[in-house]
Amino acid sequence: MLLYVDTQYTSPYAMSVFVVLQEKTTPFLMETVDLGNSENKEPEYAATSLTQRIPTLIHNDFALSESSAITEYLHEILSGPPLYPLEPRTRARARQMQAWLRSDLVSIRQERPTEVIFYGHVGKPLSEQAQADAAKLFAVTNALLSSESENLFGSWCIADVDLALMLNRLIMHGDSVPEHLASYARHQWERSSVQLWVNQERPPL
Ligand SMILES: N[C@@H](CCC(=O)N[C@@H](CS)C(=O)NCC(=O)O)C(=O)O
Repeated sequence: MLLYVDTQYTSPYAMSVFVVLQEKTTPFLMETVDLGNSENKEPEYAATSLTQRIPTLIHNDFALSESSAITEYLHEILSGPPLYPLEPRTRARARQMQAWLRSDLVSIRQERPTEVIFYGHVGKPLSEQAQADAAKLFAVTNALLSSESENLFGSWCIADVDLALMLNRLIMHGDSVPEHLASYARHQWERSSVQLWVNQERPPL
């Protein structure tokens, strides 16, 4: 397998697929695409990825982009620990979280880009809209995360990593986050598969 990721290793979507491949202990190669130089728009890559985005996974003669489509594909074809809950409604809930984290909370994503997490970038205080997004993030997490659990759905799943990354946009910037949610995010961040991504050697921005 071959995984295309961004040159700075800051894409939360590339990270999600990378973590899954690590969790499955699947051997894979990784190549970087320089988005700043529009390498993703070069004809060969564009034709391969279909959407001109990273991450893109190549599996033999099959290429796929869109991170949650990739992780669902890997869940179906690879043996090893499950990436999603097995019970259909809980699995649907995990997919709902992944879709929501990729489509909502725009102000948090804009004002606390992942450079905050991986490069120590410092931004301005959160706008009112970002504060409203943060309140929504906390409410959704509180609704799903029971106080005695370290994971959203009992056992670990890939949505835990996606959620921890969203919380870490705030936590690692020093924005106010309820302690039990910060503790959940810290626990998720300690996973060795996550640490392998965190510790990638990054070029200067
Ligand atoms: N929903 C997509 C988002 C992927 C995405 O936005 N990738 C960005 C980098 S983080 C990208 O490739 N941007 C280049 C572009 O869209 O031209 C996923 O989950 O994979």
